[in-house]
Amino acid sequence: MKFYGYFRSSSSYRCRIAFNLKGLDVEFASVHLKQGAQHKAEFAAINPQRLLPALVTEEGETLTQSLAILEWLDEMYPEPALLPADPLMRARVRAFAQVVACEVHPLQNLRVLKYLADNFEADSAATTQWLTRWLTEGLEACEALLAKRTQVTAFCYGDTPGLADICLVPQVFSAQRFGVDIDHLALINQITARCEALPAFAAAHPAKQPDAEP
Ligand SMILES: N[C@@H](CCC(=O)N[C@@H](CS)C(=O)NCC(=O)O)C(=O)O
Repeated sequence: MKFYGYFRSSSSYRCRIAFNLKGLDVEFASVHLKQGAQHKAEFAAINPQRLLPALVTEEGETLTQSLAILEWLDEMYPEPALLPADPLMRARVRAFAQVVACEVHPLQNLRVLKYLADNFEADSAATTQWLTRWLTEGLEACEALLAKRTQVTAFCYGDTPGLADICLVPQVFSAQRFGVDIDHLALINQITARCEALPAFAAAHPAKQPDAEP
């Protein structure tokens, strides 16, 4: 399989964690987002949405959207499972993952920040205010969801990491990168620390990627 990603892309980071948890050996192709490589015709032919990540399967099928890739991986390589067996718990895990992937992450995306700067004269202080607003609200919602669990577990929704943890850890990395203070989110910080201590998460960290830059 061939994976198109970028070290700092949090949706790529999600997929890297899943590859590592499932012990998959995946060829990596870096698409330099800061240099605009996602807009080149070569990558647009792979993903017309011009967004990372993209995964080309052994059969030559191209998959996009990290949540779709993660669910496909879980169906093709079921061990270890990223979703619980119980339908109710599966819905809870998917809801948590979607808070991050559908509500929080899109508002911090490079193209959104660039549009704010180019069209609304957002300087770095305004951008920080924007990011702080949306990342804080989203991660506080995640913390509240974790606090509502009927069973307290080591990871978000179980004693092994799954889809919710895979979405959470890159989002916490983004909060740190953008200087958003989330020290008050105790459950998120505890779970993130547990995840980061695992080799599958540690090896997926942006700083460990072949295209990493300071
Ligand atoms: N919902 C998509 C989001 C994809 C996305 O926004 N990717 C970002 C990197 S994390 C990207 O490629 N941004 C390029 C840009 O904004 O120009 C997913 O989960 O895969």
